[in-house]
Amino acid sequence: MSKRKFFIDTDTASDDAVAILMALEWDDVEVLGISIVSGNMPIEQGSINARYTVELCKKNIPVYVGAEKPLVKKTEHADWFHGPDGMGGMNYPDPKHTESSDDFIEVLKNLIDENPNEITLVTLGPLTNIANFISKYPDAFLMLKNIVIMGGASNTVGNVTPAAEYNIWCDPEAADVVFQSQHPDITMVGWELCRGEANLTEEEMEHVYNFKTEKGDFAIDCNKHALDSSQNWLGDPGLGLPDPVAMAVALDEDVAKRVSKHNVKIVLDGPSRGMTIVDQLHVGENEPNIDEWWSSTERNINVCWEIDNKKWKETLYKTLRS
Ligand SMILES: [Ca+2]
Repeated sequence: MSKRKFFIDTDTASDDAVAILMALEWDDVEVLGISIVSGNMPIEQGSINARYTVELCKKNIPVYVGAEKPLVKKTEHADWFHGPDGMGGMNYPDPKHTESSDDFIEVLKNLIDENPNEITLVTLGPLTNIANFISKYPDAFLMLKNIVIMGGASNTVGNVTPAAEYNIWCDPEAADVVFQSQHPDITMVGWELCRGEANLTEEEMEHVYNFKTEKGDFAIDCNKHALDSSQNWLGDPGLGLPDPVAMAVALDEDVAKRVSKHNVKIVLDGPSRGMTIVDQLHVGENEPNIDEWWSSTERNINVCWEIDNKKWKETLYKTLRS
């Protein structure tokens, strides 16, 4: 059986690392490459964290470095959330797996040419790299099989501003390019889907430690700082893992329970800058909006509204048990 082909774009900190691990350990998936973007971490640290994760999984997947800053906005990182190294301050040793010096944009273009309509792109960070790819190769982008984006918040609170989720807030202009790319199969997995019952509880983290595997220990240890941040700052009950939830949606079609297609716009200015406005009721399509902001109401994004929390956690555990 031929494996499904994935390419991952990431600003690798602790939850990205777990998401990467899940893809690397998933039986019917082959990860073709990993590109690093500025976000949670500066690209140098993101690259170290991604390569450490690849090495932990005993794989030899190429890691490429992309954009070191957003298209317009000034650079912001999230070491305050994930710890100074992005990995919970665990100070893992430097990986031996070296970074590829190839331009990931050219690499991805060639991969798409060789595998038209076969590659799933999963994005776990700000969308700067992907916007740069679209600017150079808009037609090749349309030849991706599908895109799964961890980002945004579907008609709910943001986690950086009252309106905006971190990945979109970091580079709203880039997100706008991607959301308007005309690709017919883009799925948005908002940060709210990792909250509440999707959090890993203390018992569930203990369950993972009880696997007594290197990967299980790693998945929880590197997220310790994120756990404190989640609880103290966001008031969530346990550990929220946005990137692994998005990866679970990409890996197992049964994880997403409710998905529907909507017009989604990125707010580019004002206090809602970085917000994802989802036309949940398709009211933008009504006649009074003609010639107003909502006259362009193409249903451009598959919005994931609800996941099966039991299935998402089982998807995670499956990759950590051995
Ligand atoms: Ca991330």
